[in-house]
Amino acid sequence: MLPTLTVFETSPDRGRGLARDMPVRWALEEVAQPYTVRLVSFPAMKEAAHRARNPFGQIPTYEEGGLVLFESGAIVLHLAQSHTGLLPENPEAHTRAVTWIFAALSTLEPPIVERSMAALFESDKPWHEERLTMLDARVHTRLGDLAARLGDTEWLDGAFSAGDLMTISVLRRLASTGLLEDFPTIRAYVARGEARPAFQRAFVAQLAVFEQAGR
Ligand code: GTB
Repeated sequence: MLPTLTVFETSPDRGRGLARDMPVRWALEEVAQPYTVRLVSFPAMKEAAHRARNPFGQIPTYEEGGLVLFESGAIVLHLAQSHTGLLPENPEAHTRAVTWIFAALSTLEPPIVERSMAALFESDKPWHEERLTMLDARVHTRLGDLAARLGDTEWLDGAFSAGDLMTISVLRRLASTGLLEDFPTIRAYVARGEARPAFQRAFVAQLAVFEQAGR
């Protein structure tokens, strides 16, 4: 039986590949693991059947035989550890690549998500502009640090890894913000990730779900 990924029945990102099933789909494509999807609506996500898969009532979840996982980072790590191609064989390089998964999700992503929440939900507040300026500065600092480490290299630490996959997935959330303008090497890094055939296949698959829902 194929592993099953739960995804939005109708993604609020309108098929831009910004929901968190996207990094999992991308990882599945990178390791050439076929999969099937279960579409879930917002109400269904909060029902007991889905909460048994994810206690927080969110997507994505991943089922493989008797194994049920939630958290996109944990699912990507599982896929990278159970297939070849997304983590280096050298033990130290392997651990460094895993470190980049954590860095993406726990150092880079929080200010980016906070900034996107502020832009989405606080624009009517009198203090919005002031707060957005502060949040932009926090994101800018993280991007500066990342750009300094990346330098002119193709990927973060040698060959493309699950660490790059997760970092690029997080950076994609900035696409429409203008915050990548000062960072041409990061923009090129994201573009390299998006140009990968596995990314392209994953993107097309999630877009097809969104387009199907509109018919
Ligand atoms: N830490 C968890 C993970 O990485 O798996 C977070 C999972 C999560 O945030 N899931 C979201 C969800 O299920 C969807 S991806 N939300 C429904 C709910 O909480 O009720 C987050 C997301 C949603 C929409 C956009 N967008 O429109 O651009 C981008 C990202």
